[in-house]
Order: sequence, then structure tokens, then C-alpha cells
Amino acid sequence: MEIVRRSEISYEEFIENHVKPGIPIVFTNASKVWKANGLLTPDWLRSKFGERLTSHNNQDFTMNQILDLVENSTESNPAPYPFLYNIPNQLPELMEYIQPVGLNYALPNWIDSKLFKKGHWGNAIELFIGGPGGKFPYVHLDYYHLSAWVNQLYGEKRFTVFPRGQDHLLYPDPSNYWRSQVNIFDIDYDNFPLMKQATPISFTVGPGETLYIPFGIWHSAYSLTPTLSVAFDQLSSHNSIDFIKDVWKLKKEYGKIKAAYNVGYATLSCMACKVGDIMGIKR
Ligand SMILES: O=C(O)CCC(=O)C(=O)O
Ligand SMILES: [Fe+2]
Repeated sequence: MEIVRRSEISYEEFIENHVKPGIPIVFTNASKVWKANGLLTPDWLRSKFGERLTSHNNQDFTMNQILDLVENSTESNPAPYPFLYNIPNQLPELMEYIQPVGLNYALPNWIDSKLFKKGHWGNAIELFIGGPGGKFPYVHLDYYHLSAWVNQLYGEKRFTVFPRGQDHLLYPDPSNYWRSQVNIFDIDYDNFPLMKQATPISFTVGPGETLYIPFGIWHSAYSLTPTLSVAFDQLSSHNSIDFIKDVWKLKKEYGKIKAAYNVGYATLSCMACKVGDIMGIKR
């Protein structure tokens, strides 16, 4: 698997060559349609949202405090990562700068249907803030087999992805099957020998670029500089079966009756969205 970077790609080619086979792609200028592209900088965030709070590991931080931390972060003494804001809830003023959210590629997105607005389906539009040396804490699959779109708006991040079919080489945590037990930044081959057969692919995503991570792709990230990214998730007919399976796996912790109800709701909602796709409803 090779990671291609493309400035122009048709929607059809994107679906055939990336969505269906599950191959990530870096769009080099898809986010040019967002006002946030080129505008979003630490200074801009300070001026607009300096006192806005978010929490990290149960501790509250203002935007100014976070930006101070990431601007002083070094690879040997990194700031905590990731600092996160849920954009619609915590920074709603930012929404107008990221329209259309789906960049005209992440379509359709059933997550935008009213049917999925309520409840927790793992979906979010989030601002990630990091500093040099900030590591996403583990290699993982995104919850609910959603596909992820990471828009790198400031600074550079290195991503590592694994081709599909390597789940057994990554030692998923038995109690958290979407998390690998392997620290890919310092691999313990004695405990995880199958990792020698895994073929991680690392590449850097820079300002203005968008990484599409198809559902079911194990991944992690490492911030090389102060970074600002906006990430959102996608559900469509391509990942709906895996999505429903994950609804069962994730909700059954809360009891089988509740889980069965959630699976029924998710299945009917996906069917309704599919009918909507056929009827040409745009979302
Ligand atoms: O740090 C990143 O940008 C990766 C984020 C990610 O993989 C996630 O939120 O699921
Ligand atoms: Fe992820």
C-alpha cells in the first residue's frame, strides 16, 4: 500500500481507489474550500477564544494556556497530547469557517442525518491541538468503524497507518479491541513478535492538507511542530455494516437489551439513509 498525495481527484476515482479498498489518501488542497484554511493559527485562536476552556485528563485549560504549552513543547519534553475541543459544542463560532464540513468529498455523510444526531455514535467534529513530540497515546481503530478526515490546518503531523488485514499482528487489547497493546514508538518485539511482519507506513501531513483514514485502518499520529487540525467522521453505505457490528460490541457493555435496541435503531436509521441516498437526498 502506498500513500498518494493528490490535488485533483474525481469523486468517483476517490470512491473506487480509496474508499472501497480502504486505502488512505492525502488531499493536498481539498480544504481550500474552508475559510479556516490559512486563517487558523495559534495567534488567531488566542484572539478569538483565548479564555475558552476545555479539559484534558480531568484538568481544565484555557486556549491561551494550551497554546503556551504547545508552543513550549519539545520532543524530549512534550506537552500533553491531544488537547481537544468539540467544535459544535465548545467553539460553535468556528463552524462557519469550516463549511462545507465534508469538503465536497466526504459525501454522503449519514452522521449528518437527524437520525444520528441524538445519542453517542462516536461521531464528532473536533479541533486537535498539539506540540512537538505529542503522540496519540495508542495505535487504534476509530470507534464504530467510522472513517476519519483529518484536516491539518497548521503545522505538521506524522501519521502511521497499517494496511487492512493486519489486525492479528497488532495485538488488540482484549478488553478494548480497537486499541493495540503495542507502543509503535518503541516496539517491544519480545512481547509482540508478530509486529515484525506488520508493515506500518509513516508520512507527514502539512498545512492545508487533508488525510482520509478509511474505516478499519489502524493508525496513530505524532505532532512534529505546534499543530492545529480539524477532524470529523464519516458514515455511509460503505461502513454501515461494520458500524452496526460495533454498535453491538460497544453497547452490549450496558446490557444486551439496550444493545439490541441500539442495533435495531442503528440498522433502521442506516436503511433510511440508504433510501435517502437512492432518492438523491444530499448530506
Ligand atoms: O492525533 C491525531 O490527529 C489522530 C487522531 C485520531 O486518530 C483520532 O482522533 O481518532
Ligand atoms: Fe483515530
